[in-house]
Amino acid sequence: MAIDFKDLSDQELLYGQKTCPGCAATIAVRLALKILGERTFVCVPACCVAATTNAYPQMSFFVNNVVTAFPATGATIAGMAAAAETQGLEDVTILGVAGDGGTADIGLQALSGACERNDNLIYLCYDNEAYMNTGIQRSGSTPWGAWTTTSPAGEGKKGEVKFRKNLFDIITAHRVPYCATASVAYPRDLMEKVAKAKSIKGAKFIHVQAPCPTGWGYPSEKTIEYGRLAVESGLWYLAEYENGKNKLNLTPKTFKPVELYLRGQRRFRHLTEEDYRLIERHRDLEWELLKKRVNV
Ligand SMILES: Cc1ncc(C[n+]2csc(CCOP(=O)(O)OP(=O)(O)O)c2C)c(N)n1
Ligand code: SF4
Ligand SMILES: [Mg+2]
Repeated sequence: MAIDFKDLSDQELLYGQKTCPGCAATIAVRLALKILGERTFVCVPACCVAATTNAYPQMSFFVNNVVTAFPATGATIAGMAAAAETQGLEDVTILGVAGDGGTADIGLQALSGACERNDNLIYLCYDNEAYMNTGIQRSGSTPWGAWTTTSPAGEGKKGEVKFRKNLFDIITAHRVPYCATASVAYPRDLMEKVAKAKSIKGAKFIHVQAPCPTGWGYPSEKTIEYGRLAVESGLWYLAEYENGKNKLNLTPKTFKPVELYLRGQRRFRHLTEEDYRLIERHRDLEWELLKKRVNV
């Protein structure tokens, strides 16, 4: 859904948070709130966003915000959506904002329930690819080869040994009205997807890759650069699912070598040429599967 940036409000609805410099998680939420506006009710579970926006009395959300338990985002926003409906509030948006751990792992069943019931809400997962708030532990969304404190590297260890779950596939399998992937490095695309989600009734899911300088180990000013490289090297993709159909929003003609994305990050510094090629082979298989499901 095209948006005219001239029409966007100057009002900021998220600022003053205590995130690390270069944190993409709150960039994603700030951009989403630019589109959704003041009549948004947010719910955040335990995660970096909750920890850095609720340092009382310096609260950073300038919309209503509920902090819920780590597994409970899907259930809490389902309740909020039911309350809004009961009160006849038709101009509000219920927004869940959760990390990859709170979405792909412990929060998956509550999210699945909300999707199955088609509750009227938007769930935004910002994916920094590990449990960052508690000191960088692996999640179901941590990529193969990444070092975390629970997927160590060195002495014959390669970091994370499994390929990540595909959340886009998991949620589209619920046949929700709208599901998308996005990246903070493509802000127009991200905001247009939020605008589209706002215009649709039912359960909407947006999965945003959110580079994390602290957990990934790169200089904080390179967040957008890494977000772009992830897409350009084919290790992240921009896609939508709507009315039962998948669509790719950007298909690189040729992928950049994955080492351009991987080499500068501390979490991947133990990887070898052989590992880069393995990651590329897996990427190519994933894209083959993706293109079969998508009109390219
Ligand atoms: C039931 C439960 N288990 C564990 C925790 C501790 N905990 C809080 S946040 C968190 C990790 C969150 O990871 P993610 O959802 O990826 O968000 P991020 O910290 O990366 O922003 C954990 C393990 C908790 N609060 N509740
Ligand atoms: S650890 Fe990462 S996700 Fe968490 S506040 Fe810092 S940069 Fe953001
Ligand atoms: Mg995380």
